[in-house]
Amino acid sequence: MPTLRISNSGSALLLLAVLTTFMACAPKKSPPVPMDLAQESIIPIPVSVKATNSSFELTSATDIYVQGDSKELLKIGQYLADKLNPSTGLGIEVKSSNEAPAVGNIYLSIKKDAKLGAEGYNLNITPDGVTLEANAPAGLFMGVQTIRQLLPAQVESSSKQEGPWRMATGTINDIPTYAVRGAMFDVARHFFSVEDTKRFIDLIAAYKMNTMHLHLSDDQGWRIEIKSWPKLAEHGGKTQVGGGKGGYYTQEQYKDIVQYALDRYITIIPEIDMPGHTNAALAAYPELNCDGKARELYTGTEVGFSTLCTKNEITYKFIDDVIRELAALTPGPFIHIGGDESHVTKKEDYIPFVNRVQGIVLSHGKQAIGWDEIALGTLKKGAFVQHWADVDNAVNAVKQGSKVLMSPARKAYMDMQYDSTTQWGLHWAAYIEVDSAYIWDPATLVPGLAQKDVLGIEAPLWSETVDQIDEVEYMVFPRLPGYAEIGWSAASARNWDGYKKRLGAHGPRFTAMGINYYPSKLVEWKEDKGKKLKN
Ligand code: TNX
Repeated sequence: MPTLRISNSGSALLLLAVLTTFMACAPKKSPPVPMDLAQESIIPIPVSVKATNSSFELTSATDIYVQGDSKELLKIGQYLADKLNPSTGLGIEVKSSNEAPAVGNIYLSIKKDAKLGAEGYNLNITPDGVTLEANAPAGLFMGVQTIRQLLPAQVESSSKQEGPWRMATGTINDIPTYAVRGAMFDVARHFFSVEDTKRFIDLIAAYKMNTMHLHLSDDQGWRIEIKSWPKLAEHGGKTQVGGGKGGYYTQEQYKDIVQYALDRYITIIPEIDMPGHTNAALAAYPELNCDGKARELYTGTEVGFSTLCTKNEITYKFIDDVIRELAALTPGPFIHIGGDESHVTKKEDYIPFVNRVQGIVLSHGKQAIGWDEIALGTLKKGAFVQHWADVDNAVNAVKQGSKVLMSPARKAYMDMQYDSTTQWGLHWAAYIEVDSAYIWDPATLVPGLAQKDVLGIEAPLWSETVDQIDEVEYMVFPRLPGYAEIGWSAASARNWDGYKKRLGAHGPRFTAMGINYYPSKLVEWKEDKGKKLKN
């Protein structure tokens, strides 16, 4: 027996040695050549994809040409080059040209075609090159996101990776279903830096979202400098949930965020929540309280206990000043006036308040958006209602001729836990696994609403339980690509079985982007997630 054992392990060792030598000498397996465009995992799923069963390869000779010398197009070209160069190391340059470039290049051009609207695009990939056409620059930007997804996942890495960098050939025609596709970031409950906010913008841009709602004030913090009422930020911004140091954006920093978003064809919707959710303002200025006494700063997570004094004129002077300053800093058409959970504001005070505040927003050249409760008032011209809880409010909004932005808490709240084991988040509305987040239709969820009544979809991330950007990422991914698809792709093109396969293929892409995502067991991830995750 002992001899046998020795000889056994001896032969095992020999086998191991042979195998190691063989593996070291064997040529490295190259990745399969992408040939079938129709099999690519594009999220959101495009309107039409036609495969021509060949491939195009980016090489060191590839450059990006943009039509004419439009600064805006050059910027989009540069955005693409900046995504491709760190990982591919190909040194792709951006050049202007009035005609389609020679073989081997990428060409971005505007071709007037009203059918494509502001954000649609046509992408044509042949073995000789890539042409992307759109009716407007935003469409080119959307098409660029598709190009990213057609290249191998490692293209998203910020460090040099091994190629080859090939994409399958064919044509894609694409246009969004809804005008607004967005996410909300609550920087009031916990404050997040400019850098974190830009990261959030980058991640939503990759999935063709075009709107970022910033929840800039709440009981726990006021996060935007208002020059005419400086203590709002200086005092009201001093803390956050749990008692941390809080913070706020200076107007310069806010402008920087707005521009960063604009460069990615994302509109910022700033929110000043009122008349409730205002403790931070009530702590900064005693005159905003009916009893004239400043409130203490608040670091808990209760809702519904605060209200501006709706009867005092100073309150409207305050709102007028805040909205004037915010409107001047915000190129987008919307100012969000909150209006939710004003449990300590009497209904007879609440209604005239929201009516008057809508007028203030209009007087500064903007359209008002508010949480669904504002439909209790009289909706003014151009006002939109954001549905989160009460279907009667949503229906009432439509009856008043308004459109609804869909953020139903039990489906679209990214602060809801995936299941009872999720480390962060809440579950008052529901546990929202990745399938539940995906399987619903904004056009049919609320009885009495039709697609024409829906402005779009927005997925909010409330931040009572998260204070680090990687925690935010964990709650946002992998649900966000699904929300992006619900907003972009037709309901008839969406189904969970198809989507979950495409989502699984985005796992390596999330990893290459450095996203800390929740590896839901409902999805077969195309990578080994065992190694990196924290939760
Ligand atoms: C409800 S949604 C709120 C927020 C909370 C959120 C937590 C809405 C309009 N109000 O104040 O942060 O729930 O999930």
